[in-house]
Amino acid sequence: MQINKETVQNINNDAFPSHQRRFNYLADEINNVETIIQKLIAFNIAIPSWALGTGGTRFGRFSGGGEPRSLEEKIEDVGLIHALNRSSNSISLHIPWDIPDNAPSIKALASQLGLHFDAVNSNTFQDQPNQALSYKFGSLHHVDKAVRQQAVEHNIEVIKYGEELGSTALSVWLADGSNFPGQLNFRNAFQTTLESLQQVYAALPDDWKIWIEYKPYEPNFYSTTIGDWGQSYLLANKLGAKASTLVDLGHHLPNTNIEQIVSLLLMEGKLAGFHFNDSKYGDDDLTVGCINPYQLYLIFNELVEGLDARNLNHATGIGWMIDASHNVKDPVEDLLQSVEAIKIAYAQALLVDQDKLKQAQLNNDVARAQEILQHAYRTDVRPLLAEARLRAGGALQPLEVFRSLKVRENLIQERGLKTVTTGL
Ligand code: RM4
Ligand code: MN
Ligand code: MN
Repeated sequence: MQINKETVQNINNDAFPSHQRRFNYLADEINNVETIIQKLIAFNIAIPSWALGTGGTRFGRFSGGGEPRSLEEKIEDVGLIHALNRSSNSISLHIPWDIPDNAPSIKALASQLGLHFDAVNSNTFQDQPNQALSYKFGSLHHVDKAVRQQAVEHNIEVIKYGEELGSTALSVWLADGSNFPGQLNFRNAFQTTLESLQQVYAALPDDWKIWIEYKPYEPNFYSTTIGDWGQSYLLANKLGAKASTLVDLGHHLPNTNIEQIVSLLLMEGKLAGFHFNDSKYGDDDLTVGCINPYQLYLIFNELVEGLDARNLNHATGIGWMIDASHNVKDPVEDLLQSVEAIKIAYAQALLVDQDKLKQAQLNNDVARAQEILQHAYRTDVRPLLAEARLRAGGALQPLEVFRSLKVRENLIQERGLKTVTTGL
């Protein structure tokens, strides 16, 4: 199924009068409304190929119906999301869950839907059928050189797939770690990881980047070899200019000040980008902004300030991706909500009066600084997002249009009720 512009426009017409009222009211209150809208139009977030189906937990998986059965159908789903929100113009692939067997035709399908390929992700956290050696005790850090070599070769293969599709970044997340004290020598594990990554790094094409993700625990519960941003940053520094640290919002221990991490990585030119999601306890992979939208906003405040300080383009300066998993919601609806939440936080951060905030900081005027931040956060910026979508040819109310066009019902008809997609 595809959604065409005319259909969206017709539905927009009904919602337009009330949108216009709310937009005009807000536009009156803001000085640089046009600049903000242009920035919102330019701002896109990549959709992960592994989030288009229903995710499972270790207790079970409840398929949703009409799930994409192939890479082509996953791309179609991203096309649907993008047609509605005009803010999701790329897809991030996970290999081998989504091997592009015929790259030219996959690329053509994507570009016909206005999409391109974001970072490619390698997977050395699972064994694949017919795989010679097991990753049970790790991959790039494995004590056996042959296993490390197999994992290095996999990463190089992922780069090759990415090159064929026009990607320019490899993101690496390792499950490598230990479950019990004494299982590993930490220094050796770090050192072998570095050596393996150096081989992958050497295979990067000139214009490519390698993004190194960290995570404190799961699936290993005593140590993770790239467990926090310090370890990732250390590796990225040793590797060189093409390497940087990827922040997945779910990969921190509770109450970590993520915005501070982000601010410093950005200052050092080592912030690769984001895997957005939200969480209550751990790597819950919940819809962005559903638990702690204020934290997301504080992160965006650091991003806007930090990107401006380095003169980087907000839309392209770093990588913007979602990494989520849905147990009970329609994946497409969930992703629409996530993109909306990200752009709300971004728009609010754009409203912050940075000059006044700096002044308050210099004066140690703590109450004023808090007022400035919270004033922007408490502004309902949704009419700005809707206006940006409208101008870009998207829907004023993406989720409502998804429902009124009965998109899921159509997908179920096309694909069947009991379809299963690749992923976790
Ligand atoms: C991990 C990590 C990776 C993602 C896998 C599926 O926890 O977030 O980015 O590729 O899950
Ligand atoms: Mn991630
Ligand atoms: Mn994760």
